[in-house]
Amino acid sequence: MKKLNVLTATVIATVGFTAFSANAQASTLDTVKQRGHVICGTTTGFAGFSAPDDKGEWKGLDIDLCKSVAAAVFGDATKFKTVPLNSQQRFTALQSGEIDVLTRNTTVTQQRDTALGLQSPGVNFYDGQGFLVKKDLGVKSAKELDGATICLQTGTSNENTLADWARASNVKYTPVVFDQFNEVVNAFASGRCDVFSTDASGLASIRISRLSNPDDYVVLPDLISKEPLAPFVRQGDAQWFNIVKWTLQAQFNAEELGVTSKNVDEQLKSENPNIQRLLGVAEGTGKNLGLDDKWAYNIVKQVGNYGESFDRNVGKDSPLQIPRGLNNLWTNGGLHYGLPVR
Ligand SMILES: N[C@@H](CCC(=O)N[C@@H](CS)C(=O)NCC(=O)O)C(=O)O
Repeated sequence: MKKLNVLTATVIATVGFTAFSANAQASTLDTVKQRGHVICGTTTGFAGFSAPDDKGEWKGLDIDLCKSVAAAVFGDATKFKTVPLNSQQRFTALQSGEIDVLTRNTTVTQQRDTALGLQSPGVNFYDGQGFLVKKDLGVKSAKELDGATICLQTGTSNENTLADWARASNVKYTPVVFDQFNEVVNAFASGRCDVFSTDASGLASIRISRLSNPDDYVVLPDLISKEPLAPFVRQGDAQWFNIVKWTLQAQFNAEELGVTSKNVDEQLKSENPNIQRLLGVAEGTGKNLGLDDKWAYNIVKQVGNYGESFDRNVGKDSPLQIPRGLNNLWTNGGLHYGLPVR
């Protein structure tokens, strides 16, 4: 009898606790649906990844991920808003609930993925830290940077990575750091430092979009770290984590299967069961995410597959001209591998 009571008490306590946690923390999906749009944390303006165009519309690879989440949730990729954040502000904005998802060139590290109460649902751009220098310095490799002044932005992983690398490589340098992206760019452009160091994708973007004579500058071939750039969500909401995770997976799967924004309607008639499942023609996968079965169809139709987004924003059809490299599909020698949507 006593044993039974203890058991009953435990069951009641567990059920009670679960109910309490669910109430205490409203689901992000419900909040987003009630509000009518998803709020994504972005950079303050980083061409190719997240930046407003001349009409003030936010564009980029990371914006496409944000739009894809909106397409998956609302069936309408325009139902999103951006909150521009510098490197230091980004994690607090997510922790406090100001944004629903951080879609902004953020490197996954063990610390960020655990101790900050945040979690990354998957990598959307594999990168590495590099160096941008003026050509007339005549520097050909990072090892020649001894004695240089190096511009960096505060609150990035780039500060520590550079310090580690310099120590190990016996390179002495003077860091010049600023909180705001514009300040770092202006300092570099005006010659206050010899070198700008951040993710190579960032350097390609700065060179093309922020310097008046891009041809006077070169990104050195050396990469000194791994920078897997990824979206982040808060820990403790598995459904929302899964929505962002599978949004990204839908983009990869669509590319693997040859489904594009142009041919997606024809592909609805495909006999391939993987395409049928992805597009919600057969055996819908939406309910597992709390979404409509057309969630992935809407992503591809309105935003495109990963390759389309890459080419348009940062790749061959963009001013940045970043090669696919590690960001190709695994079938083409890259690292992106769509997990089965089934
Ligand atoms: N991937 C690195 C660096 C990301 C980062 O914040 N880079 C700076 C470039 S120096 C940036 O994007 N700044 C844009 C902004 O603050 O709006 C990280 O996660 O710490």
